Amino acid sequence: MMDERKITVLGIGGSGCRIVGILKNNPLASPLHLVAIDSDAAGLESSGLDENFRLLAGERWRNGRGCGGSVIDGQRVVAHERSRIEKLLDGASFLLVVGGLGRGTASGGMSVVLSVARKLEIPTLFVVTLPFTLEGHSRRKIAEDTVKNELLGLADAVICLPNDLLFSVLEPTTPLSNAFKLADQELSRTVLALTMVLLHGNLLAADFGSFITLLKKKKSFCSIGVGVASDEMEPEKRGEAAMERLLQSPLLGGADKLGDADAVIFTLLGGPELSLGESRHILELAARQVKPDTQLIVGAATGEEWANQIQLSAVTVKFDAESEAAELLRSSSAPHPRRTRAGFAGAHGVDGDQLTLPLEPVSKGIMERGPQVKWGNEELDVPTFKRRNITVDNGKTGVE
Ligand SMILES: Nc1nc2c(ncn2[C@@H]2O[C@H](COP(=O)(O)OP(=O)(O)OP(=O)(O)O)[C@@H](O)[C@H]2O)c(=O)[nH]1
Ligand SMILES: [Mg+2]
Repeated sequence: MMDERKITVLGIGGSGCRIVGILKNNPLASPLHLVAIDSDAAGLESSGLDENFRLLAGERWRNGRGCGGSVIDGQRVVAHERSRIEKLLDGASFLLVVGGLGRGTASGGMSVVLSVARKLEIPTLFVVTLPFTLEGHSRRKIAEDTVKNELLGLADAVICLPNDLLFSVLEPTTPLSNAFKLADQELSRTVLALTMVLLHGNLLAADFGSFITLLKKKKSFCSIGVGVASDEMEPEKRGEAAMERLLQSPLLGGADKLGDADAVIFTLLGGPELSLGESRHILELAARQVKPDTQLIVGAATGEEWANQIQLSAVTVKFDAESEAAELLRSSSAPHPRRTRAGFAGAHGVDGDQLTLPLEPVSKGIMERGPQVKWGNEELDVPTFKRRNITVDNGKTGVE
């Protein structure tokens, strides 16, 4: 079922390395080319990969001890390894980057990986988790900034999975480490399904073009569900069984997530015995879970490796309402080739009063006690706009 294309899956940071480690132990993932990057030697070890396929970033600065949650250090250490990253990605025809956002190495390093991939012209998909709310505001901010400023619109596609979804199905008493293990399991299965079907959908090819258009620019929140069933129990019922398990997946966030999604990507993997008829039946079953106007992308692949079992996966996509509204506003406002004051005010429906920035009287700071610097009658330690009584246009309507 494989063709000559090389699909590289790169795990970055502690969480990314663990997910790659799970894939490494899964014989079904053997067609994938797995690589890992971390600034933490122990994290890298959990990928289980050989020296040639892993990269300890910034060893000289961090001594293999990770970035301790510093996103700036993460970016610095990974940026230092550009040429080694190029070698890791060499020959890839498709790249999937997986990792947890919110701390240092993955959050800082993903933009570097992306820029190397772009230089090598490799189509790239990011599958990232957003931190639990209980991890605190600063981690969430790091994660959101990374998605918004470094990945969206630049990567071919970004799938963001909020870890909080785990709470909807797990008992509150579940230890965090167990929750992470479950998330890793689901993530690794979804990564497998996406790579297999997007590139080798021999039964029903997923439309990669629509997939990219869907996930490229708009901020969205995704969730994933995976259901595995074998035909040992009741061969003709395995579709229903897989669907049922999918609905209970820990990172799906409940059946409502399917019913409420703007778009869903369904993928089905199965053994050679999976017929076109059965796969249609299963995918129809899946499609019934979504609204009629939900955009659906479906794909199915078969391979010897999956003999007598099927795996149905769903990636649900919900566009961020705020960013959609902002986009609409942008596209509906009239273009103004030169932003003259009149043109600007007209476009925003404001005429008349000029708006002012809420500037406070400025202190001279450390110059306060120093000798006065004068030019004619003007005291140069006082900002020009103050000396000349200039009102500054803040360029916005309404109250700040
Ligand atoms: N799925 C999963 N997510 C994890 C796990 N550990 C941490 N996370 C999440 O991933 C985020 C990033 O954590 P790590 O991957 O450990 O961070 P890192 O990229 O190695 O960064 P540094 O350790 O600061 O160098 C965290 O904020 C958590 O939300 C894990 O075992 N599995
Ligand atoms: Mg780490």
